[in-house]
Amino acid sequence: MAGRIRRTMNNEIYDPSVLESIETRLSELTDQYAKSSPELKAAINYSLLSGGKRLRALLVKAASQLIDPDNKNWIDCACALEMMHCYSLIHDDLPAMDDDNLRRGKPTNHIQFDEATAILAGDALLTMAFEVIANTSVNDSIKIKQIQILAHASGANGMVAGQAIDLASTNQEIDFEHLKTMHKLKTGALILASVQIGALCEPNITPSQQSALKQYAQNIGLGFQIIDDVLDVESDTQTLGKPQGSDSEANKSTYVKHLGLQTAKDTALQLIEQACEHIQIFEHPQMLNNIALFVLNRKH
Ligand code: GRG
Repeated sequence: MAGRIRRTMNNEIYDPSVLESIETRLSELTDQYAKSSPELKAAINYSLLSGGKRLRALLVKAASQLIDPDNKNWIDCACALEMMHCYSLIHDDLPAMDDDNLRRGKPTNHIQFDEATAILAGDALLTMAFEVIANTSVNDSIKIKQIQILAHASGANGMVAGQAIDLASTNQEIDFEHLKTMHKLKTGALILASVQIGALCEPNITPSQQSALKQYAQNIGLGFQIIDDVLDVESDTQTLGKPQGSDSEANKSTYVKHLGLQTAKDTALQLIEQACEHIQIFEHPQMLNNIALFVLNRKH
């Protein structure tokens, strides 16, 4: 497996034309679904069109093309996932939550506009995500499943629950299992939903293939968070010369604190290798392979 990882490591997942099509469609969708208030639309577009890795959108595309690489009906679902993700970031940055001033290298939404506008921009993106899926041209029974998956992943049994657990454990050390549950809900749930919703854009996907995809998504979701913690420590050490764990969130539990830096890296590698194993049953696993490797090797 390590050989396979090495062979595919340098493949590019960021096909510029794919990213461009996502950006263009996002912009078209806000033209269509946020036309009543130019001020609100400006706040929505400020965050939605401000870059980001588009990981969730790319997962939707890759999962939709595991059987037929020419499948084209993924784009609106991909945009819906980015809308949901963007809402969570805008609200996460608010003073009542993480109180952050910068996101993707720019002032956060409530700094650029104001708090009320940022709340509304997040609310609008959250509901827009469902409206976009409800209006795609796939058949109604598939759309209902996609909407159920997104609602479950983003709501009180998913991302919002993860955020609630995170807030409740502020300034507390939490045990390893609790930490994993929190991240599984806070970030893992939407990553899993991206893959499941993408797979449903492919009419011939079987239940056993869906189950392999679930394993893949759970592995990369956890790997993503472990790498996030590793990057936090490494950027602190490199830019500030601070020793591991001396950042301003010193009481926060992280995978690096629980496992140590090297074991955290090894665990992430193992998770990504296993993720890639799970999807080898497909005819066209390459893009999902590359996304898994990107998660492992990302630098931001
Ligand atoms: C407010 C309901 C509510 C939920 C917020 C997802 C979330 C829950 C908060 C995000 C805060 C955070 C820093 C989570 C850790 C995972 C992470 C790094 C998310 C950012 O996702 P990326 O790296 O972002 O995919 P880009 O900018 O690339 O889209």
